[in-house]
Amino acid sequence: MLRLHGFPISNFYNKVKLGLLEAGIDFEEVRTGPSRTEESFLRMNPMGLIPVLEVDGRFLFESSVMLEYANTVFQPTPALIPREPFAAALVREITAIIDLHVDPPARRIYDVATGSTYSSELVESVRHDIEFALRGLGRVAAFDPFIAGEHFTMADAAAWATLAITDQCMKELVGRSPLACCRGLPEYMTMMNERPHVKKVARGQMAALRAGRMRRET
Ligand SMILES: N[C@@H](CCC(=O)N[C@@H](CS)C(=O)NCC(=O)O)C(=O)O
Repeated sequence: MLRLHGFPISNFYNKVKLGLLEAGIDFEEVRTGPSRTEESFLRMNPMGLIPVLEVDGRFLFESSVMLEYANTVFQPTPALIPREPFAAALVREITAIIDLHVDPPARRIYDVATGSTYSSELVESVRHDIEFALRGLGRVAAFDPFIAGEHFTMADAAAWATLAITDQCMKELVGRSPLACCRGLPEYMTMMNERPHVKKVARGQMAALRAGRMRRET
């Protein structure tokens, strides 16, 4: 049995959770907070971050590594990463756009969801960087109907997990969605939001966000 350590506020935790659910791979969730100082946590993830995937007492870090591992070992159909090399490369490229170009700017404002406030200069700079990354995404994404083609892949898990929270935070801060600057993306997110496993992950995230907001208000 796989054990996914982390917390459902985290987009990277939700990326792995959604990928495993969609691939039909059994796992249990273990509520664990990140720590850069606790030796017991650093033994699981030397970078002090969540998520962590526990496999028979061994620990994997980095969300894409976890889904690559699950895909190799469990060989789900459809695959989280297709066999054909260019199709696999596209899944990894889209995952990289999301994880390396959308998440870093968006991460600066995620805490608006639990009540933080930011300067207008910071919000404007974040908006600019997110929209640039999303226009880049629009140049390669298939939306046919999934982000890399015909089947759900790791790229969809990465995209939904980061874009849902990014969209929510930017709407709260600037009153409009950044998704519109990537043609096909708003419709894709609507389609994804109807999927039962996406609904399940979203419910877990909403509950964790509500709890976070309540903690800050008390
Ligand atoms: N590249 C990592 C990123 C993981 C990450 O950034 N995790 C965040 C939560 S979404 C975290 O643990 N942050 C705690 C911290 O920065 O101290 C992955 O893909 O797993």
